[in-house]
Amino acid sequence: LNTLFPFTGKAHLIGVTGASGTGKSSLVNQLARHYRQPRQAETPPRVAIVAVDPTSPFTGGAILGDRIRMRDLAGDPGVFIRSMATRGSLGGLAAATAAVVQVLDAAGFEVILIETVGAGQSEVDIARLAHTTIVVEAPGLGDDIQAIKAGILEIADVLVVNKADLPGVENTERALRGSLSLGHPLPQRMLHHGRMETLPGQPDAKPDQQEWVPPILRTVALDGTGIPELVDAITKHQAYLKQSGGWKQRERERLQAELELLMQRTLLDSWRSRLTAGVYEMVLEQLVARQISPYQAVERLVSF
Ligand SMILES: Nc1nc2c(ncn2[C@@H]2O[C@H](COP(=O)(O)OP(=O)(O)OP(=O)(O)O)[C@@H](O)[C@H]2O)c(=O)[nH]1
Ligand SMILES: [Mg+2]
Repeated sequence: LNTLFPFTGKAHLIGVTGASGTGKSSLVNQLARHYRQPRQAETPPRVAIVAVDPTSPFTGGAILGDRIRMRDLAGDPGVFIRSMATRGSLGGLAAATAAVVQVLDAAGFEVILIETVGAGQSEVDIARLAHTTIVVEAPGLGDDIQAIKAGILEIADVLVVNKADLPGVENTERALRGSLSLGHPLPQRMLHHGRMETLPGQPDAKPDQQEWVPPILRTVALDGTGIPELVDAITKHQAYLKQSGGWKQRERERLQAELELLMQRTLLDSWRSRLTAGVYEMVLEQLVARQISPYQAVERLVSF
């Protein structure tokens, strides 16, 4: 990874997240196929797919299913598919996924699709890897609003209502639009003032520089309906990020987050290795007996 690192930073990392069964793998399959279509003049980008499954650490059942759903990509040397499972440790999954993505980036895959089940913090962490995050919903998954987790909506750059061939699409779309207007109050602000506000202290903020408002798109991953429009939205988001400076900012935030995580781990490990045997247990006992508070416990432990 150290040797590869200088060669990373070129790929467009696209996260695809959403509740289980919304059709993420089918969508990723369709996206990859679309990217790989031969176009005039330009060679199609090489596409890597990283399917992360934090929910089934042992069976790998979903991964087998993905293999089947992505079968029509097999044989295309410009597509690489890698599945990852937790194998027990949730915390390490984000780091392991980041490492795999780095390898693929360095290997020259221009488009890297990262599929995760949107359920918890670990998945949000993985989604943070991406430049562009697609949140996938589908009609009929219980109560609409409840299916849309606030944390997940916050990270969405593009919203997709997949399975648009099923009844209830309008409801899902309406629920999404409702939640979205809570998170992006900018249009209202524009109405009130009649023009876009330029935030003070941002000299280079141009009045015409609009905030990105996630589009809501309908797709049918089964037959590819809406896929060209989705790819178009992804491309527009990439252009927006590059032009607004958001691309560099995301890179920076991502690398900083990785650095922080590594620092925490490294410091903790080296501290543990220097700790005299039995000290930790002793302090823990004092804490449990309420002789000292957690803060005092920490004070004692770091002073050893
Ligand atoms: N009717 C309909 N079914 C779809 C559509 N897209 C996917 N499906 C079906 O929905 C099921 C789940 O699709 P997947 O692509 O595996 O969904 P997923 O979100 O990757 O699922 P997990 O990885 O298990 O979370 C499969 O049986 C698909 O055939 C669609 O647009 N319309
Ligand atoms: Mg899947």
